[in-house]
Amino acid sequence: MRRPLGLTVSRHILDSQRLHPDASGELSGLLNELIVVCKTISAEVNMAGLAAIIGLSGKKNVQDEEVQKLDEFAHLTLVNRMARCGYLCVMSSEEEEEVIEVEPNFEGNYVLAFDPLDGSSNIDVNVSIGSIFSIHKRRSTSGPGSSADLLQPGHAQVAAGYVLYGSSTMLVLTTGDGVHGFTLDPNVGEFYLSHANIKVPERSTYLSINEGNKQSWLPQVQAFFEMLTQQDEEKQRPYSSRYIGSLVADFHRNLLSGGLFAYPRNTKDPELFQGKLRLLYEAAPLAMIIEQAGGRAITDDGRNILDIEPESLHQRVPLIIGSKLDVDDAEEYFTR
Ligand code: AHM
Ligand code: MG
Repeated sequence: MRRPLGLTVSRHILDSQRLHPDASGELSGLLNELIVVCKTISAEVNMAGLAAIIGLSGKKNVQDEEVQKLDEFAHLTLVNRMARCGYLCVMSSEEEEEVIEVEPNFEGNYVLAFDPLDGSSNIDVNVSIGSIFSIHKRRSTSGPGSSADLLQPGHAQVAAGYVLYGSSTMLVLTTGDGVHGFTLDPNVGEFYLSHANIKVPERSTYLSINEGNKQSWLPQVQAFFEMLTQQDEEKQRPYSSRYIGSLVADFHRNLLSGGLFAYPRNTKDPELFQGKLRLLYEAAPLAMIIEQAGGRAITDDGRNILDIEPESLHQRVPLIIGSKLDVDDAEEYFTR
């Protein structure tokens, strides 16, 4: 007998919509459009090595076609499709300084912020990368949206997710009723539910941090991470180090296996004084996912990431995120 096919992500989204009888179906439509884009990016990422287009923006590939850098490709694919999807009123991308308007007469009720391809320094070396997205309802009532629609705190997100382009392509999504993971079957072109209701282990023994920067962290941050590397058998310390340098990959590993990811502020580098990662399309969506999975996300001075009122589109934020009890311990050190 043939095995029954798994639950597709589209089916899952429709089923979730049924739980909200008042839903207009717009969010479902928006997510489905976004998923099509991510499948397109996934196909391109998988071809990167073969087509010899890695990092060769402005050059020609083996078919003598003009090629784009993958991050540029991901950005344009997202913008071009989502600007006409009819569900958005404005967008923001890591790759674009200003807000991105949607096509006139295609305005909808949602706003989208995204990092089209995070971890781009890892593209050339065939290490996992990912796309991250955050969705809010618009604040304005009609017409084209503006930055005011995008500058909303993380706790007001209606959906958040990422797609990891790894050994397989995986979509991790929350619409506020838990976190679910879907793996792409590239032969069928469908994401199937593979990880239902993901919960992050409450306590971990793994640490993901760029230790090369440790002399530049705040003293209390240095003290906390120093403590995690000290011998303490009862507490299962020292923690083991796991750092890829690709946020989606590091986060995903910790989400499934437990772990603490941190990118604290760098007190000696003015550009990184507020941390490196961006609030709107990196920290806030991952914070929504981790909270839905039972974990936590804070800054290196103990603020909840989801409570921060954004002031600008590309605002950076120090990010400490992962297993709940590890973040609780970090908070205790940071707020002493
Ligand atoms: P990017 O948006 O330019 O790709 O930078 C973000 C990346 C994250 O994926 C990763 O967590 C971090 O930068 C790594 O930074 P570092 O190399 O300083 O450790
Ligand atoms: Mg990024």
